[in-house]
Amino acid sequence: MTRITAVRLTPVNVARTTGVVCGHVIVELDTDDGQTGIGEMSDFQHLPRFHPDIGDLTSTLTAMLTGIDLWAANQISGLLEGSFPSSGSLYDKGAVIRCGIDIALWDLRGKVSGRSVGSLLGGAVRNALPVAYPIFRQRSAADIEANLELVANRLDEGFTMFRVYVGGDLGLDELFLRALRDHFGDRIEIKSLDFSNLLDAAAATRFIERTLDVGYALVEAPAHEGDLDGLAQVRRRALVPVSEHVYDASAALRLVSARAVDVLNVGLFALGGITPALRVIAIAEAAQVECLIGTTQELSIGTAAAVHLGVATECVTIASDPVGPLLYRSDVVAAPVTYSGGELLAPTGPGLGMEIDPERLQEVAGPLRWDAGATTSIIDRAGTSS
Ligand code: GAE
Ligand code: MG
Repeated sequence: MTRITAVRLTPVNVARTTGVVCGHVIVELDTDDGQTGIGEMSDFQHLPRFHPDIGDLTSTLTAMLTGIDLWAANQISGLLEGSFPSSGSLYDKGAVIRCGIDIALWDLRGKVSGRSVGSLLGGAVRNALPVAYPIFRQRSAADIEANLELVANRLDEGFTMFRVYVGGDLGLDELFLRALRDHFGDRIEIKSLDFSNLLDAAAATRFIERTLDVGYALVEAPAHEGDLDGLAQVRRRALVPVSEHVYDASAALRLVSARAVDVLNVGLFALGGITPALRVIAIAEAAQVECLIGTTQELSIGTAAAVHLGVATECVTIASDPVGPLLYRSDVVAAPVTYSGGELLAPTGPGLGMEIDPERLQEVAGPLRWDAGATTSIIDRAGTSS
C-alpha cells in the first residue's frame, strides 16, 4: 500500500507563439514512501470565462485524497467523478481538474513500480505518435500570408501533416486552403478541417462541397455541439469522414450508435484523464471506429500522458493533435517531450518520464488570469492583440 500524503497545485501562465496566454495548474502528489507524482490541469483558458479558486481546490483535493491508497483506482475514480461530474460539454473545467489528478496518479504508479505509463497501459503498439500541426483560424488577409510561412517552416522541420481551423470567415478559409495547395501541392497532407462546432451542419456541408477538391482527409466538429443528426447528415452527404470530440463514455456511445462519426477524438482534458479515456477506447474498439488523441494544447506533462496513451492504443490510427510543447514559449519540466519527423516520441519511464524543473516552474507561476479581449479571441486561440 502507498498512501497519498499531500496535494500541491501550482497555477502557471504560459504564452503561446500565437499570443494567447494559457493558464494551467501543475499538480504534485506526495506519498508516504517519499515519491512525488506529477500531473497537469491543462489550459483553463477556454469559455466559460472563469478560473477555479486554487486555494479552495487544494483544500478540496487534499481532504479527498489524503490517506488514500494510490492503487485504489476504483475508489479514487468514484471520488473524482462524484465531486466533478461531467458537464456534458467539451470545455468542462471539472474534467480538466480530474485529468490533472488522474495523470499524476498514473505517473506515481509508474514511479512506484519502476515502469513507464505506456508499459502500465500494456506496452507500445507503435514507436511514436504521428501528429498534425494546427493552423489557427484565418482572421485577416495578413493571417493567410503568415500561416503559409508557418507551414513552410514546419515543413522544413519534418511536419507534413496539418490541421486547419475553419468556420469563422469562410471566404478567408477557402482562400487559405487553396493557397495552401497552390504553394505546397502534395508535399503536405491536410489531415482535417476543424469546424470547432461553429457552423450548423448545412452550412458546414456547403463549405465542404465547395472545397472538397482541395483534398483533406477528415472534417472535425462540422455541426453545432451535440447535434448528432447533423454530424450524421454531413457524414452521409459530404463524402468525407467525420471526427468529433468526446467528453464522456455515454457521449461516445451516442456518437457511435447514431453512426454520426468515423473517428472519435479522445482528449484527456475533456474526458478527465487516462482512466476515463480507456472506457471510450473500449467503446471505439467494440464499434470499430478509429480514434485520434486530441488536445487542448498541453505543456509537456500533459503531452507525455497523451503520447503514452496514444502509442499503447491500437485503434489510434489517425494522426493525433498534441503539439503544445511546440506552441508554448516555455515549459515547467527539465526536458520537454520531443518530436521527430512529424511524430511525438514517448518519453522513457518511469511514470510519465517527466521531471519538474523548480526554477522554470517558478518563472511562470502566478494566479490564473484573463486578459481583456473579445470572446472570439478565446475561441480562436489567437491572443487579444489580434
Ligand atoms: O489550441 C487550442 O487551445 C484549441 O482550442 C484546442 O483546444 C481545440 O481546438 C482542439 C480541437 O481539436 O478542437 O485542439
Ligand atoms: Mg477539434
